[in-house]
Amino acid sequence: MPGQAVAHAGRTGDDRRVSDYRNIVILTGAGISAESGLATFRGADGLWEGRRVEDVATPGAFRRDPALVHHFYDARRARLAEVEPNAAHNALARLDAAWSGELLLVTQNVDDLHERAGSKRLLHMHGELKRGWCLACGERFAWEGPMGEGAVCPDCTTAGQVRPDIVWFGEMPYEMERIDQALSRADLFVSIGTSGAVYPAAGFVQTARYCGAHCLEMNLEPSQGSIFFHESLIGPAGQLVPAWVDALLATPTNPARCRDRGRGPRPSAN
Ligand code: BJW
Repeated sequence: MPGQAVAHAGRTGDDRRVSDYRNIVILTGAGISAESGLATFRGADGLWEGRRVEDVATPGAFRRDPALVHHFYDARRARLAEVEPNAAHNALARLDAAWSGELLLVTQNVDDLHERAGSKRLLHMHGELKRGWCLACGERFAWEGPMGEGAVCPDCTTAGQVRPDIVWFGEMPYEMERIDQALSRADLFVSIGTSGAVYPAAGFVQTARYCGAHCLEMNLEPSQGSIFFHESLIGPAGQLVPAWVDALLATPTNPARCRDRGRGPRPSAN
C-alpha cells in the first residue's frame, strides 16, 4: 500500500483480523475532494480567502452580511460543475457496492462527489451545497444554480428567506442519532482527509474506539486526533483509499468472527 503507515504500537490493544470486520463507518472530510480540485478549509489555499472559516461560517455572519455568504456558496456550487470524483471517491463507492455487511459513509463535505461516484449508504452531516432551506416555512429542498439574497422558496414562495442548507458553527449537524448508532455498532472506523479540528465529527474516533471498533485514519498528515487511531496511513487519499479498498475486498469476510463486545443485542452472525 502506498504512503507511510504509522501503527501506534503499544496503544492498539486490538488483535482483530481484517476478516473480523462486518460493520464499517467511514468519515470523510475536505481532504478527500482535494485531488478533485476543491480547496480544503485549513490548508494554505484554504477557503474563505484569508478569513478563518470559524469566523464566517456562522448564522451570525449570514445575518450580518447575507450577500457575502451567498456569493461564497454560489461560487462553490458553480464550481461543482467543473470537478469530478477522484480515485478515492470511486473506491469508496466500489466498497459500498461490494460490502455485504453494514456500511455508513458519513461525509462532512457539502460537495456531491461521493454520490456522483456512486456511493449509496451516504449521509451529509454538514449539509449540501445543492440544497436550500427556507427560514420562512422551514422546508428544505434541492437547489441548482445561484441562490443569492432574493431567492424564492419553491414551497411557500417567500422571497429573501432561503439560505444554503449548510450546517454552520453553533448549529446541530444532521443525523447525529443515526451516526451514533452506527458508531456504536462499528467493527471498523475509518477517517479520511479530515483535520480533526471540528466537533462532533472530531470525536467520532473516540466513540468508535470506546465501542470496540478498530480505528484507521488516512490523511496527508496526522490529524489532530491522530493519537486515538490504532493506525494512521499518511499520504494522498487518491492513492491510499483505492489500495485499502482493494486489500479489504480481497480478504474473505468472516462475520462469525465478529465479537460481541457487550454493546447490546446484535444480529446473529450465523
Ligand atoms: C488530504 C489531502 C489529500 C488535504 N489526501 N488528505 C470548543 C471545543 C470543542 C468544540 C467546540 C468548541 N467551540 C465550539 C465548538 C463546536 C464547534 C467546533 O467544533 N468548533 C471548533 C472550531 C473547535 N462545532 C460546531 O459548532 C458544530 N455543531 C455543534 O457542535 O453542535 C452542537 C452539538 C452538540 C453535541 C452533539 C452534536 C452537536 C457544527 C460544525 C459545523 C462545521 N461547518 C463547516 C462549514 C460547512 C460549510 C462549508 O463547507 O462551507 O464544515 S466548518 C468546515 O470544517 C466544514 C468542514 O466539514 C469542517 C471540517 O473540516 P475538514 O473536512 O476536516 O477540512 P480541513 O481543511 O480542516 O482538513 C482537511 C484535511 O485533509 C487536512 O488534514 C489535510 O492535511 C488533509 N488533506 N489533501 C488526504 N489529497
